[in-house]
Amino acid sequence: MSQNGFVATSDLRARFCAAMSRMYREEVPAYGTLAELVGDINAAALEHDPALASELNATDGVERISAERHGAIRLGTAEELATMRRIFAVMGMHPVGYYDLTAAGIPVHSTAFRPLDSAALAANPFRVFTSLLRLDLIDDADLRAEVEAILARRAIFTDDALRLMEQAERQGGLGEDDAAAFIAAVLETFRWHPYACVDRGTYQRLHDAHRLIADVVSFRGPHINHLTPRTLDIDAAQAAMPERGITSKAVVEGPPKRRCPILLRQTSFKALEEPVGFPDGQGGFVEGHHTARFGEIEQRGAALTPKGRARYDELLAAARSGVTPAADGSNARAYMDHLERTFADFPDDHATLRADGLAYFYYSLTGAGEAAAADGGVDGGIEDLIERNLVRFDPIVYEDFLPVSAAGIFQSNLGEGSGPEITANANRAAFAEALGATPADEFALYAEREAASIGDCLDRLRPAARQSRSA
Ligand code: OOG
Ligand code: NI
Repeated sequence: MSQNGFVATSDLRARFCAAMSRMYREEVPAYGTLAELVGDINAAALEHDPALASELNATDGVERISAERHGAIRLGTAEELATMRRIFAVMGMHPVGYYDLTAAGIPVHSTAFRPLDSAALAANPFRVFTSLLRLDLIDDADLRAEVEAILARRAIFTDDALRLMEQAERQGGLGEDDAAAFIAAVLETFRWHPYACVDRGTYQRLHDAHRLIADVVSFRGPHINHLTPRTLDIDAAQAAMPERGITSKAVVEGPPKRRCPILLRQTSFKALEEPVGFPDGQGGFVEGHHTARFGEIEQRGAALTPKGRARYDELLAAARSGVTPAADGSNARAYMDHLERTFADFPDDHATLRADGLAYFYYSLTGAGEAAAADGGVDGGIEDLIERNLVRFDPIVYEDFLPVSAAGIFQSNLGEGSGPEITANANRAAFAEALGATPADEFALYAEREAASIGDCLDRLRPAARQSRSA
């Protein structure tokens, strides 16, 4: 409980994330199996790697990991996106980054709603990758008009969700009872609908235009399509998936396995073919099926600076032009080996990543630093304090997504031949206008957190400097 009797936004977010996890576990039992597998792998990883446990304790805290999830939804209209932004804001989740997926043949652009500052991230880092369908990329004018009409008829938020959102905005928060009602109401937007809101013929036409269009337009709401736990060892998790009856994607997306993990590595199991009832126009339903929901796990590593990220993008492009991972997984081993060789050039120890300005770090006092601070403090700059073992640095965890990886995840779920080639460009301005806000710049957020941690170390170790500054 924060001031004014309002539930803290981070508590709201944590409760919402837990409620979503319970719902998805019921809807997609394989998700529960995957979450258990990740729990087991993480416990083993922490036991075998005390340095990892120490690094996590110095930065995010080990506890955040077992509750950590990201999900994804796909929206149809600007109004839906703008309202989603206001609802997530009540839970302390704000848009960060812009992802253009048209280059990969997927007619959406996206952002990630997530907490921004270190304290909120440590409390619960729940994030939702949120895509907006680009109607401007539907070439057939009649179909585009039909899609607009169908989307205009639906209301994806319950009245209670909208009322409580406005109340939270007005009051600056929600009390205990309202918070519980808000979470239950917002959950409805993410629920799976086994009945479509269009007939089977319409579904088929949407599907023929692009499978993703059918997924966004045919239902009453934007069902959550996956919920991803964070693993500390994705290779071990990938290897153990078949033992638990899960068939994973052949290739892990993102950078290769490294001693010092960077950015984000992800793997998934293919979307399930699920029964759906299509209205027959006479009050009944005809049965068909739809493929949308899947499972995914991820391992997170260091956030890279613009310089590090440019290097990553370059190496990934080089690796993929050498060996392009085939959709059927037939060259998976060759691709993974080639990827590893290509990334051999990228420094793989924290000291070099820091010295070369490739990654962001979080600075904190060591045990000796704490003792020195309690003892009246010392003088010196940050490098000097590191040298004297009074300050340590640990990588800041990457909290965002990767467009090439996201495209790979989309594609493996949409299947081959999922749609025509798209010739389009990113349209940041149109996305920001639909969202009603400009997404935050991820690099600026990491840089701020790094600078704040340095400031904090200096303040605590150099009380004399602090006094003269505040005088
Ligand atoms: C989103 C796919 C992207 C990720 O982890 O990169 C994603 C979607 O399929 O809607 O979730
Ligand atoms: Ni995902």
